Parts: sequence; structure tokens; C-alpha cells
Amino acid sequence: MKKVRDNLAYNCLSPDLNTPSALDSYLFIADLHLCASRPHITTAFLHFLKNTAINAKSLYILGDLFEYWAGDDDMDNVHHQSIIIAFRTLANHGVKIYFMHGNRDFLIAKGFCQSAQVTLLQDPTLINLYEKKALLSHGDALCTDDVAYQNFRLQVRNPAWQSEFLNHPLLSRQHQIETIRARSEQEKSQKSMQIMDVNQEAVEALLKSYDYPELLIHGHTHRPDTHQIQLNGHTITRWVLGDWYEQGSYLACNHTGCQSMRLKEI
Ligand SMILES: [Mn+2]
Repeated sequence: MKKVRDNLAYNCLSPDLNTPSALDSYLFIADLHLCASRPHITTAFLHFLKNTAINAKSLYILGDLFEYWAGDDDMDNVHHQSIIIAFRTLANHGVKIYFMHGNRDFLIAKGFCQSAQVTLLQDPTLINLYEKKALLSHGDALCTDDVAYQNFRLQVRNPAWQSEFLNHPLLSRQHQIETIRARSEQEKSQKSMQIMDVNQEAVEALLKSYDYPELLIHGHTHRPDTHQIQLNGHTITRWVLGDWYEQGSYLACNHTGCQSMRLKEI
């Protein structure tokens, strides 16, 4: 198996600089927040799929792929179609694509997954990563200090709430989501940074309940970093994935370990 190269970063404006990267690796991304109003991010992502993810074994998308998802009946627009087609092309090349819901795109359902040839994962999900246990999560459930958000999460993750919401016409749903988003942005600006980070006790309780996996990989907080946790005689590495607002990034893991990679420019 080839080693992940050190110089995986590329400049998406200069395709000639691309390196064949991520060979035989497992790639992890989260918090892309793709939306039609930021087309350069979508372009960078499509470029990443075509030139980097294509060399991987599997691609894991740990939530918030989209800025929001109003329902699978919103798949036909050009922006969504471009992404679905790119996933299908990647899947047809033999790359397994997995998706886990984030707090923005939890309404992604069977229709999208079938069309994009993506496998939906529960949050959290335990995988075997080169004989190491890796626990995958979006990360929002770990932000337990934010009680108001956790209450909101409970409400919108309730299947009864979702089926009632999906009964509304698409346009109405889009408007409602816009309203919720505007309110949430306003509330966020008044919340402390600490409240919006993961709660250490929640992290430890999760790790304990999954019998101390060697790795925990999540996104959501937009604070890319690596944390070493010592817990009841176990050493656990918590990888926090970066968001794609300013710069695309991904985590590449192969048999030699994991490496956080950045795309040079978006
Ligand atoms: Mn999130």
C-alpha cells in the first residue's frame, strides 16, 4: 500500500499542480456547507472528488455536506444535481461513499442516498480503521453545554416532527429553514465559544460507552485540531475536522496513520 504523500495540498485554480493523492486511504470530511450562493466551494469540492477522493478506498462525509436540505424532493436543482452526479461517478469508480447527517442536512433521506450512491450512517458509527477502532460522529450531540440547541435537536430529529414538516410544500419548507437559520445565527453570536464546543464529559461518556476506541473523528465545531485523551488507562485521539468556509480540508488515514490535509486555495 502506498504511503499518503506529504504534499497532497493542491491549488484548485491550477489543475496541473494536482498530485495523485490519498492513494488507498480512508478520507474524512465534514462541514462543507455547500450552497448555490458559494459556487467556488462547490467547484473546489467537485475538484476534490474528481482528483483526490477518486484515489481513495472510501470517503466518509460526517455531516453538514449542505448548508441546508429541505427534503429529497429538492434534488432536481442544478446545484444539487452537479453534486449527485459527481458522487455517482466516484462510486462507479469503486470508491465507497458514506454520509452521516449533520445539523443542517438531517433531512437527507433514501432518495438522495440512492441517487448519489451514498450509504447513510447512523450517528455515531464505529468502524475498523486498519485494525484500530474509530468512532465517527458529526459532533453536535457532544455540545451538551448548549441546552437550547440540544432541545432543538431533539425536536427536529423526531420522526413525527420530520414527517409533519415534510408534508409542507417545498417552497414553504425552504422559507421556514431560512427563518430558523437567521434566528440561529443571531443566537450563536450571543453564545460563548465554550458553550458551542464539545463538552469533555459528553466526549468521555461516549468513548466509554463504545469501549474506548483508539480514535474519535468528528466535525461540527469548525475547530480543526487533534486532541489526545487519557481515559481510564486508554489513550484516545480525537480528530476534529475543519469546515470548508475559508479553505477545504480533509483527514486522510492509511495504514501508517492519519494526516490532516488542506486544499491550498478555494
Ligand atoms: Mn454542524
